[in-house]
Amino acid sequence: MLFFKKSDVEKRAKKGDKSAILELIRQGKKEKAKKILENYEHEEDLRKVLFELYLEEENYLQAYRLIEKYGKGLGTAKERALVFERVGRLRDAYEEYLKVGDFESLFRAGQIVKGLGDKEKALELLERALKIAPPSEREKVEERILEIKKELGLVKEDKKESLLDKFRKGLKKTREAIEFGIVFRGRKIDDELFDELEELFVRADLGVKTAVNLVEELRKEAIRKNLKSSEALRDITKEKIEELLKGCSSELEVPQKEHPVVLLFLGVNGSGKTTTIGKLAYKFTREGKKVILGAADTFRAAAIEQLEVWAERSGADIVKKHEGADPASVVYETVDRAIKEGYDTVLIDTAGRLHTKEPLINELRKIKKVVQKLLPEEPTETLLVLDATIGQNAISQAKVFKEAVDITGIVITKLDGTAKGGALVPICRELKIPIKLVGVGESVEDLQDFRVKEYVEALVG
Ligand SMILES: Nc1nc2c(ncn2[C@@H]2O[C@H](COP(=O)(O)OP(=O)(O)OP(=O)(O)O)[C@@H](O)[C@H]2O)c(=O)[nH]1
Ligand SMILES: [Mg+2]
Repeated sequence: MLFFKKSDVEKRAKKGDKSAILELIRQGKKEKAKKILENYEHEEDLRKVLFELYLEEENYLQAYRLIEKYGKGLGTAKERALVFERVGRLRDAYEEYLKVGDFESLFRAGQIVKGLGDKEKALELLERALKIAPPSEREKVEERILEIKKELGLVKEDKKESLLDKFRKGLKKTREAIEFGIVFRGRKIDDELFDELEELFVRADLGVKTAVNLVEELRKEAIRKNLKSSEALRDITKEKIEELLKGCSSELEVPQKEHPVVLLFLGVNGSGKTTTIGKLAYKFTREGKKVILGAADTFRAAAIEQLEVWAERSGADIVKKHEGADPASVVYETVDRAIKEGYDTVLIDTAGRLHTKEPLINELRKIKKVVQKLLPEEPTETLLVLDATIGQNAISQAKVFKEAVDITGIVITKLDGTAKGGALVPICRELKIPIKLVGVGESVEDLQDFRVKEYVEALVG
């Protein structure tokens, strides 16, 4: 019975019955379906099915043949672009990609037109692509943009290198303390070297447990790979520390939304909240965002003034009240104004008096509640600011804040002022919250995204 049914489908398909052909495809008999469709490609409906089949099997030449013969009514612009690109019709591919206009298409169009020699156009397209790039793709696009700018003579300095240099400078004290440069240079691999490494890891505040485990792993690897020189050990050390920091970094999330995006900053006194907010406000206003700051740290008049200075410097606006005012009411006013006046980004400074733990927790919860009363989806980011100079002690500090509200990311400040730069490893591993930003100095440009590879390179490389 079933057999008859099947052959019946084939019979109907052979006569050009679309639903029977689709049934054949569903049954997995694509070759058969394709052969039949090729006899009916003059029929628009069936031609479209054939086109999809060609795409599916990545037979771009045949797909291109159909477009050539029957015109551009086939597939989506993105599919046609892909076909054109694959068969080397780059101009056509470029034009189709331009019609689509999503991130991937702009990026491809940029790449193609660069290949065709029009670098200015490529730069324009990649810059447009960058504006709508998903976070995971940004770095790739930035690299291409930089390449083109260099080729066009628009930049001399290598931006990536200079970022790493800055990171290196930031980690200078830690680097000096761990003296990897000396330890890894021309040494024999022996117990003495491993003991020294362990001591240096501890000194950099990597934590005793982590230091011991790390050295144990290095020892094993050295035996397994039969390493002879200490230089080879350097690369493995980098790999191992990178592994330890897996999942420890993530991008700061500031998407464009229908309503203002709220970023809440927490941290004890002096950790660097206000400075970080100032640096970010500067960055966001440079990106063309309309930014407002909320001075919800009403504990000291000086704290409010300091935020005002940053608002002025960055061109952001500010909502403030008198010293001692209710922080939650400042937050309410800030968010309310942000909504009514169409601000893109709201940065909220809070007070972090840790010796009054219960009131602190209650106050932070109240602040969050007030934000959510006006914007239920916010805050997009709740960032805990930690001072790197206190090393691993930051962990116990962080736990108090974690108790109060969910923290989405950590900002480590003053990495430039400490020999304990290794503490980032236990901080992230213990708290299981990604590090999103690092402060490497007091000026506006001294705030960087946290990238594990750069950090490890600056630390050990
Ligand atoms: N070297 C260096 N100093 C920093 C960095 N970030 C902040 N600072 C300095 O650290 C000090 C404290 O920073 P604030 O931003 O005032 O800290 P806060 O958390 O707002 O402190 P309170 O308002 O007192 O709660 C200031 O002197 C800043 O200039 C950094 O990345 N590197
Ligand atoms: Mg402050």
